[in-house]
Amino acid sequence: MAQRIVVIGGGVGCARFVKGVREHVRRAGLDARIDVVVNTADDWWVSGLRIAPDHDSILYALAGVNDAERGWGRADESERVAAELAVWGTAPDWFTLGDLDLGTHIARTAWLRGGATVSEVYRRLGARWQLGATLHPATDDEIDTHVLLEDGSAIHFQEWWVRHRAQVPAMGFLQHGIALAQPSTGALGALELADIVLFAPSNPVVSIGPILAVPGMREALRGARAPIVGVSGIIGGSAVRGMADACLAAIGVETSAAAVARHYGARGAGGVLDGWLVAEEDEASVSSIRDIGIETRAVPLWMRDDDTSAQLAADALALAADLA
Ligand code: FO1
Repeated sequence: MAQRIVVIGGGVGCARFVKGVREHVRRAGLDARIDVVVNTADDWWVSGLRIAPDHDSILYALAGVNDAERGWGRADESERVAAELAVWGTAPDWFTLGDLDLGTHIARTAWLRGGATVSEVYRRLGARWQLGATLHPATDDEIDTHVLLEDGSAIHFQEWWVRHRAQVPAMGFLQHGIALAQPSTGALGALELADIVLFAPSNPVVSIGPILAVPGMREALRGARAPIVGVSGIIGGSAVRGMADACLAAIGVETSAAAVARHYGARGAGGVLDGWLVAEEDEASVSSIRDIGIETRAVPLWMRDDDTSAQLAADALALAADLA
């Protein structure tokens, strides 16, 4: 019976981590199935097309067609259509849509307009390649993140993230429509059958946060029989990638592996974590995190290549096995 591994997350950190889990499973010859519950709150409409950055980063990385440099979009890209869109003014000039990438957005939008759910779109897009994992949206409902600014206005997360590089102070984040959103059946099914649940080292606020905010998702996690192990995306007090520090500051959480663990909380104390991996640089915080009921270990967290990503996955699975 295949071991069911479920990864929660979204974006570049999650893409690398899932590739590491897949690589470890291959190298160790494990009989395992990998499901990924993907954040959809980064998604937005541009030129009438539905863009899904966190999903596409994972899809392209697992398919081996991603632009590893940028962390998003396709390799060997061109931008002929983007130049036209800039002239027509239907896409912001600070958000680059490559030609191959646009193929994905056009297919996705065509399917959505034809009545397909986001889950079905994930299935159709993924069917083109041997991903080695099944991707599920956290929800099939639209929950785009908007960022509340000091002047009381709100902008879409992508504008804050890409145009402003998170340099404009955020007063908070809200996912429009979250109150009425429901977890996707694929996500709930994966969590129910999971033998192990892993939180990828994704942004705790704008990638993991929206997943946990979908009504019913926290309950599904807290009720899961599988041990839940998270990997810190913060090393030595700074975000590995992206601007997690700006996001954490906005919600009043210190940028540290320990603060993020406390933010997620121990499952025994109303939170969602049983285990937590911190970087060796943060070894000193291990005991304080254990004290709040989260079994914590310090391991190398930098995912530089297949070897280090596979090793991180192995460390996360080993901690989960010890907790089971
Ligand atoms: N990030 C940028 O910094 N600049 C861009 O022009 C840009 C375009 C883009 C197009 C499609 C896509 O799927 C992602 C894109 N991203 C871009 C990255 C995206 O903003 C982030 O990957 C996520 O939203 C944060 O995880």
